[in-house]
Amino acid sequence: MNRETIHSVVTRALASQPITDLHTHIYSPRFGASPQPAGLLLWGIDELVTYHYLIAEVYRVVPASVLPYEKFWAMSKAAQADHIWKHLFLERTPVSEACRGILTTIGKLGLDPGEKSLEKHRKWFATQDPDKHVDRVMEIANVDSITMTNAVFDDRERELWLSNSQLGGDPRFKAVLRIDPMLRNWPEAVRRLASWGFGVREDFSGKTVREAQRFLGEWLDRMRAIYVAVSLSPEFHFPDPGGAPSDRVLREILLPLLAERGLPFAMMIGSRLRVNPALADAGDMSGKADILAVANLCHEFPRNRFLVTMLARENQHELCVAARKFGNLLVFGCWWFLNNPSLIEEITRMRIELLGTSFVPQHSDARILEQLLYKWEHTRSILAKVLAEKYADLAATGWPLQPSDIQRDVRLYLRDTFHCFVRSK
Ligand code: RAT
Ligand code: ZN
Repeated sequence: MNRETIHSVVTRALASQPITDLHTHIYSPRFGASPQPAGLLLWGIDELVTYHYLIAEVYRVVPASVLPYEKFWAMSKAAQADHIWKHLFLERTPVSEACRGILTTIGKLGLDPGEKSLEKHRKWFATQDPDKHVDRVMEIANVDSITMTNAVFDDRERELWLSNSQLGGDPRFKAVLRIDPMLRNWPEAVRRLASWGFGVREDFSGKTVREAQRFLGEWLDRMRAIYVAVSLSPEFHFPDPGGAPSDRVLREILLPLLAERGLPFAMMIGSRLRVNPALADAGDMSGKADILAVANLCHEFPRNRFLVTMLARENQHELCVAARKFGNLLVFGCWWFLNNPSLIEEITRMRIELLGTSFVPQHSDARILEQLLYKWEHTRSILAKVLAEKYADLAATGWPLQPSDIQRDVRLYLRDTFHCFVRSK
C-alpha cells in the first residue's frame, strides 16, 4: 500500500470502528435529564456553551474585576451562555479547542455553525426527547458504550442510587465507582462513612478495614461498577514518606478488595484542585507528579490492574516507560488540558513508538452529552494522521501491511484493549 492508500484505509477504519469511551461524566437519562430541576444528564446548547473549559476562557477576556464571579454564578444558564457566546464567539474568533468544539458539535447535529445567536439552537434542542437524543448522539459519534463517573460521595447522586434500583440498568452506560475523598481527604471520608453507619475510624483501628471494604463492596454491587476511579494530586506518593492515610487506604482496604473482585483501579494523577476556588470546576489546574508511585504500586500489587492517565505533559514520557515494565498498567487518554490537538498528536506518536498497540489513545471526559461529537471527531482526525504516518514508515521496511491489520489495530485502540483489560483477571 502507498501512503495515500494507507491514509484512506486508516481514515475509514477509524470512522467505522465503534468506540467504547472509558471515562466520561455523562449520565444515563435515568439520572434525570431535565434542566429544571436539574438532572444529572447535561445536554443542550446552554450546557455546551457553559462547559467549565469555556468559563475559564471567558474569564481571560472579561475578568472578575468587570464581572465578579458571584454575579456570573447568579445568572441563569442561558444568560451565562449568551455572555460566553458574545465574548468568545462574536467579539473574537473562536479559535480555542473548546470553542471550536462547540462549532463542530453544532455542525454534526445538522445545525448551522454560522448562526450568530443561540436562539435557534435553543429551540431545536427544546424539541428533542432526551432518551432518543442519547441514541442519536451515540450513533453520530459512533460510540457504543459510555462509561460514567459515579461519585458516591456526591449527595445528589448517592440519593438517586439509593432510591432507584433500576438506575444502573441502561445498557448504553456503564458505572464506575469514584471515591476521591477516600484518598484525598481520609478524615472527611471517615466522617461520611460513619454517618452512613459504617464502623470506621481515622486511625484505622478496630473494624475500619473490614467496614470500609463493606462500604465499597456494597457500592460496587449496587452500581455494578466496572472499575474504581480517583483523581489524585501531583503530591501523590506511594509509599508516602509522610505516612499519608492514602497509603493505608490503598494497601489495606482498596487494593486487596479489587484484587479479590478482579476489578481495575483507575488513577488520574496530577490535578491540583481549586487554585482559583471562585471559578469552581474551571478553577483546577495541573501539576507534575511522581511516576515512581505508579511503578511501586504496579510492582507491589501484581494481582491488581491499574488504568492510569496523567495530567502534566512532562509526565507522559516517563509514564510510557513505566508501562513498558508492567503488564498490569494500562495507560489511557490525553486528559483534560492535554485534550488539545497539538498535545494529542505528540503524545499519541510517542505512545505508539514506545508501546505499540498496547495503550488506549483517548477517552472523551465529556460532561455534556453532545461533546461526544466533537471530542471524538477531533481525536479521530489526529489519530488518522499519526497512524497513517506510522503505517507508512512500517510499509517502507517491506512489511506486507494489509488493510485488515489496520482495522484490527484500530479496534484494539478504540475498544478491545480496554474491554480485555477490564475482563482479564
Ligand atoms: O475534565 C474535566 O472535566 C475535569 O474537570 C475533571 O472532571 C476530571 O476529568 C476528573 O474526572 O476529575
Ligand atoms: Zn473526568
